[in-house]
Amino acid sequence: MKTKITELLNIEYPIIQGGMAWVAEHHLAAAVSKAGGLGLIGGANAPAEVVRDEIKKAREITDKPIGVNVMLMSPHADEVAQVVVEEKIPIVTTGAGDPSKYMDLWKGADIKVIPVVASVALAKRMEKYGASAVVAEGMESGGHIGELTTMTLVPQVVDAVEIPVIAAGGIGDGRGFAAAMMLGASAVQMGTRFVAADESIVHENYKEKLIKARDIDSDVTGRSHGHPVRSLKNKMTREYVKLEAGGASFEELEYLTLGALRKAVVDGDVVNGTVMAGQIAGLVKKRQSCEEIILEIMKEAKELLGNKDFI
Ligand code: TUI
Repeated sequence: MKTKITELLNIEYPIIQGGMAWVAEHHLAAAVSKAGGLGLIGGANAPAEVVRDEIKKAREITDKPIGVNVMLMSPHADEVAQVVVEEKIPIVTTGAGDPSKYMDLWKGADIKVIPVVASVALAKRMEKYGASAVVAEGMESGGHIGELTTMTLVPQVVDAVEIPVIAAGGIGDGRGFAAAMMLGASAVQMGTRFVAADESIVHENYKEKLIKARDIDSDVTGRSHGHPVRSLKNKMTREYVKLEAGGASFEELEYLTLGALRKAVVDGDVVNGTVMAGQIAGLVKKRQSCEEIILEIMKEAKELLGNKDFI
């Protein structure tokens, strides 16, 4: 299937793996790119040299292009922004903010910049600053989210910009993929489905919790201080929700979530840790390789869409 994004990024399938903090490291990114999608290394809060090391390790696994997601709330964002230039990364996505201040640097280095946006306004601003495409991410997603759903955000962004739009949030199979294309998207970005992939290094407890999750098992914490985060319900989210309802301060709440993603991903503490996942978690039932996931989704999507191109 050819789309504006397969042409722009020179990839076989219009499927991009989300740049998930702690999860999107070199094994996952390399496996997705090797299978014909676009794998991303998630910069998250990691120091720049850690990101550089991850890029090098991914390149030992595959020659296919690999992108980097720069998480803009990171204290190391400025240094990571330089590392992607030094390492000649061809594609950069950004999350959790407005990347305007890095656009000249990246465009000057011939990097294709694809900001993740949660509103039409930011999509338009990014187009003006020279973005090659945008990811329109709905609040069905795991992790840090905006306000709008994918169903409402994607078509409004598609109408507002000329550059290609990648849909994200709540997409986990060929039906979701096909629906996104019908909304005018040129590709999808998926996170949650790839968390359960064989090549994903998340702790077995995390995968188990994700595979057991039902439709209603995620919750959003942090709305009260302007940084909403979706994760699977557990002891931590229940305590957080209770404190938040009682008007707890940012500091009190932060105490609950400091290092909590690492706790879940690396240590497998899915009781006190943050088990980030999207609302589509209830649909993720199988353990498969990244290649199996991508081929299955493309097969389902082609049955629904026919052998159409989206150029
Ligand atoms: O960035 C994400 N998802 C993330 S980042 C992350 S690490 C983290 N952990 C704990 C707390 C906070 C972050 C985990 N998941 N997705 C992309 C995304 N960007 N979603 C929403 C946005 C967004 C929201 C508002 C982007 C820009 C924005 O406004 C910027 C502006 O200035 O207009």
